[in-house]
Amino acid sequence: MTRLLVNAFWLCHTAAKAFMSRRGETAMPKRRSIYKIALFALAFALLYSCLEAKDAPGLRARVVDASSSRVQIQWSASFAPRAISVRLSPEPFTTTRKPKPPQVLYTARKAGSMLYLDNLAPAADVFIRMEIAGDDKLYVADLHARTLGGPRAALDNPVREAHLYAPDVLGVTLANGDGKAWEEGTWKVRRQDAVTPISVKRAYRRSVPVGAPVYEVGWGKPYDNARLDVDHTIFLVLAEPVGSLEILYVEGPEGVRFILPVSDRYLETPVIQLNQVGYNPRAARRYAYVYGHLGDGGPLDLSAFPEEANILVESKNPLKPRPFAFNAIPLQTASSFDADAGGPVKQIDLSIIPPSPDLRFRIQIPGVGVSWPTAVSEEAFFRTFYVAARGLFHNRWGGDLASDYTEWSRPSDHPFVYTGELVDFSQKYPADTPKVGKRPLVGGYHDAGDFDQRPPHIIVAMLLMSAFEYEMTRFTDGQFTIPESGNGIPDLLDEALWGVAAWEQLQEEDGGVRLGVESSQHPGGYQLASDDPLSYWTYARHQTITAHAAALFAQASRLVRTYDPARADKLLERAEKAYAYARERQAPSAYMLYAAGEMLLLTGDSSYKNDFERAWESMGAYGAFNKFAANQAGFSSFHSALHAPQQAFAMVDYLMGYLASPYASPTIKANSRKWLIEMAQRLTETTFRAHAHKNPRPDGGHMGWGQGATMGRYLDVGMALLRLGDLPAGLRQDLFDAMSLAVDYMLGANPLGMVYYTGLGARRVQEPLHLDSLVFVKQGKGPVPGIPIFGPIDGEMRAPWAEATFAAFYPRVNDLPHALRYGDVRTLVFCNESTVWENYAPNVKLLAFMIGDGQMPPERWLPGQPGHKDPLP
Ligand SMILES: [Ca+2]
Repeated sequence: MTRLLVNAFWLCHTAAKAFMSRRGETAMPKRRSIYKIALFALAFALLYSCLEAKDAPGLRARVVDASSSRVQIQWSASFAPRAISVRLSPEPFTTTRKPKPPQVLYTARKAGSMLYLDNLAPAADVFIRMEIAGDDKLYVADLHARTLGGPRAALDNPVREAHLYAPDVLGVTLANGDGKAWEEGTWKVRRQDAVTPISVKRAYRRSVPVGAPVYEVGWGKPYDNARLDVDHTIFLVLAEPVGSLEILYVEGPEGVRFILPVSDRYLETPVIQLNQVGYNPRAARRYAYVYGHLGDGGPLDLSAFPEEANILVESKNPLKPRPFAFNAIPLQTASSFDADAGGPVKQIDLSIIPPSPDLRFRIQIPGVGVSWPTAVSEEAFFRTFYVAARGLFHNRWGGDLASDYTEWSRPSDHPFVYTGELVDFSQKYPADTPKVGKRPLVGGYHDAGDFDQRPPHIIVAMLLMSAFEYEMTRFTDGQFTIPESGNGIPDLLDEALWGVAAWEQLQEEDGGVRLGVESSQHPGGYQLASDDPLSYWTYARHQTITAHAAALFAQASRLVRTYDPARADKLLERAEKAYAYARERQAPSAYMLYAAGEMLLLTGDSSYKNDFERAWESMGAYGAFNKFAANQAGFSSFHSALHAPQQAFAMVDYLMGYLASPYASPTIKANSRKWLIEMAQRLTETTFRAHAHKNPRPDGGHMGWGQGATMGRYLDVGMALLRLGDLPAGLRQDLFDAMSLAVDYMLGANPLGMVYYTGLGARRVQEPLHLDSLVFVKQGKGPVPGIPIFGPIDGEMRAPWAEATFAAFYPRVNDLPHALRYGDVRTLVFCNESTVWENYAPNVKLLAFMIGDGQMPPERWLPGQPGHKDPLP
């Protein structure tokens, strides 16, 4: 309670400051004081909303169960009850809202001490008032229930959820069945008196596959990629608006029938897209977006939409009304036609919300509904970083996922590998490859849904160390709840060292480092990594990866020295040997930049300066910028460099060691800074203006393989500049805002309204193509949290295993707007897999650049605690 009081006053204070500064000195004094009064009223409203509900003495009633259509109430009375009446309302009975919300008498089914309320809509807040006469008095109990619903909820009937998409558009989502029949059948909607009809002018439909549940756990066990769960959303365009408060009686084909309490302060609407976990409070640019797509009805017309939105505060006690935090925020036009969304998009400026620890907000559009909950706080933002960083931990090769660290627990996997000499790492090994040179391997990460380790994985530790170097005080020991928590080393550095460890074990006596490990095939079934029966062999050593490894060893040696000098010494020795091996075999100049730069920074030896500058000049007039992967290097860059060194791209992190060295050439430093600033300015321009749902993906750029959902990769030059420091304040804040908007986009502020991660947010990925996860899904735990996925694609792709899934879309994928071409199904490899180096690590780096100083996970997030599995902060 005290904490809440502090929060409330903090909220008022900072909001008042924000408000005053926005209006400058010309603000009317009278208006200021009105605003202050409003803010203090908010503080009291918050307190009020937290008071505990009390039973009326003599009557005790509790909601003991809620399914998708039924609420079960257990009650007892200390008197002889006579008449019992039950009323339903879409809002708390204690609301002071005018006009008052409707209340309908409901004939509950009685059985002993139980009352059953049937035929309710799924995913709905229902407020219930029980009144029982007895002892010459009327006893009253108020109750709140939330029916089950939404993605993957267990359903009593085909209805999964119902929401307003506009004042006059009701969307009803039905699980499975015949989409066309749902769309073409008869739908009836009646108002609270159960008589007055609202006529349905027409119906539209969007059908989306939402799961391929038929697979057994175990090697070689059967699965069926053609048996799918499909959600059909039928959009009923009504002859008149429903209104802000209503109780609807809805009937549809196949006996569908439900009662939907409608309150625009409770019923959620997917037309508001926002960060579903938590906005970064230090970002000056924060938005929610308004956009909808009605399938074969095309984009939602926003021309007659309400012009203003409000912000509500979630009540800790659901029986108390949700107070308003801010009113009348205009819906601005973000785009009258956005190419990704295929329609008009509006935006709502949320920058007025001050940092508000412990509070959850919802955006409200009058007559339509509320958004999923959000927050604006350091802790909520840190939750995303914590879960995403632990996504790497969950994907460690040889990782011990003991129950002390995760409730997605399993034994450690793949303790050893064999030695092979294949060079082309796009190939797998023949099954009869001799099992020779058995060696331990504990380190590195599983590639994706499967387990091999590929050369580009080497950038994982680089990206983590780059973030660690930005501002080391942000990162603490114990921050990730991993086996190394408590060892005195910041956990981010521990995670990087786990990545480095694989390459240490893949280094041979001559200094050469092997390209990774691979098996003879993809895993043949759905099983935990610890049950994978396949054998794995190392690839051959090669100068490309050896140059990278030299750099990693040098960087890690420098960073770990304060904590563990012995390991630092060992890493230095490895770095020197790897460096000599790579240099002698003329590793690509792009990679030698990284190796020579880190060696120079570590040792100060001028031979490394000469090597760096020779490599720089050999790349052309602009040095590394002649062959520069501003958005991080791709697979083909690593692959073609095996035989054509000039095909290797440089990443910005390759340059950072050199640029930090006091011996760096002033010209190279000045030019690098100049070119990076130019690129960063384009990056912020793109982020702020290229798309209605703001994000850094280049205008018109591809979306495949994570390019439409993994945002970390686009911000590399911005993060490099932040590391270089000494930036104009405006550019520094712009870069931070671009990073924050990118995170918002990944966390639900995108046209699909989807969080492109497992384990985070209200609408999140549930069926990633990730083998551990697919086992845990069968165990009812849901997927491993912290897995980013590839996201939307450019169009349908040919693959036998995905054919049925593509066929289940209506409209077909290629007829949908670009940003909606996505399905949360394991068979859509192109949407729902991801790799540790293209998706996980770039995002962890991005988030690491944005967290506050020295944050630690609160107790409730730890394994065994209630918040551990909660997708909300
Ligand atoms: Ca640690």
